[in-house]
Amino acid sequence: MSFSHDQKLCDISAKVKTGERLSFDDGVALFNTDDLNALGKLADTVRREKHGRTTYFNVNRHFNPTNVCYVDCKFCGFFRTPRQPDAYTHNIDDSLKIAGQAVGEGATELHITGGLNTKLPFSYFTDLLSALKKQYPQLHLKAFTMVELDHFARFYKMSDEDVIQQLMDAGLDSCPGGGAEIFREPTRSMICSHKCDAQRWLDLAGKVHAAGLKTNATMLYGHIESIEDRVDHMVRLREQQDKSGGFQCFIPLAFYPENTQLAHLPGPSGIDSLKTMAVSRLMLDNFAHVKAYWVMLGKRLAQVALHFGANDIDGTITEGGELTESYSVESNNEVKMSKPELIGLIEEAGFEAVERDTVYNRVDRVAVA
Ligand code: V47
Repeated sequence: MSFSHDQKLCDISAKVKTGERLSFDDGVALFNTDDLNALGKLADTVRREKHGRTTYFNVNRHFNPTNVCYVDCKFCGFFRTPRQPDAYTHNIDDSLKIAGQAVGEGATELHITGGLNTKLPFSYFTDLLSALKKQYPQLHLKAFTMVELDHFARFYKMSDEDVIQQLMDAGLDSCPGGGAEIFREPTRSMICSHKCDAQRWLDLAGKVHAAGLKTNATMLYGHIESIEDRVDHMVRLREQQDKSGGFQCFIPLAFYPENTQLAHLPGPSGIDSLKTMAVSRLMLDNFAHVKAYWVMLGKRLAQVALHFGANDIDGTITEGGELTESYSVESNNEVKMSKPELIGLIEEAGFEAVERDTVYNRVDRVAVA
């Protein structure tokens, strides 16, 4: 019996089995197949070769120090102008309280990103990291996307290297993968015209890697982008990874339209999300980890995505005070999952749940009697 009724998929499968790198056209063909089962099986085979039955999760907390932002991305429901009544900026004491709660709940990571707020001095960010690091040295500070680093360099008139070094001196441990959106033009300019361009995002990631820190990479899909835009995005990330090697994890982010300027769009279907996960695993042959981010996929689809190439489900998240960047596909917007529930989801899907820290070391907790 042949692997699939789709001859192109059979040819690509042969390439995958011999370890041959897939081309741009292969990526497009993978998206265009109607043999979802065969595509998923192929991605699952690669995932199991790399990670067996292991599915990683972590105990983390998302913290957005400010929601004030001038960038006005069409897909964003989070940003506020300084005059809006619900605009906020946390001071250091409040930030420490939120971090303290996270530590109390067993978090090993604080994931910090926020708006590009021109009212704040650079010292706000370094003071924030220093205070967090001093009070909670065990907490990994995964902070600031390449878009934020680009803003810091331009707005505070600093070199990229100085920005990265000063943040590292203050306590930065790694960077999250946001701000990548869709690299290809004209789509990028249509959805986020004020953000740095693709090459700048990639160059900054290279500089952070050169400074010795790991970063992640995302792709926002299911809005106005084409299949070719998505494959182009993956190819560019793969090329950057060949050069600088510091990406740990790829996270396809399913667009959630509510409360955004693109609210008239439906967002991606479940089938589209599963295909995107599988193609990510197959195209990004030099990325160790692919994450099914349950906040955007929903818990149920995230479980299925573990069979379509994903080997990580992110963490407990627990937003501190406000909703996680104000979007979640989960009903009642509860952006939080307990550790037993996360483990249950992973095990029910047939995988072994392994708690990790941010840089994928296993976390072994000593049981308290
Ligand atoms: O860059 C914004 C996306 C990103 C919406 O590194 C939206 O481990 C869906 O990058 N619908 C920020 N997505 C979040 C992010 C992230 C999340 C989880 C883990 C990691 C990691 C990184 O969120 C933005 C943008 O691409 N986003 N608005 C929306 N309406």
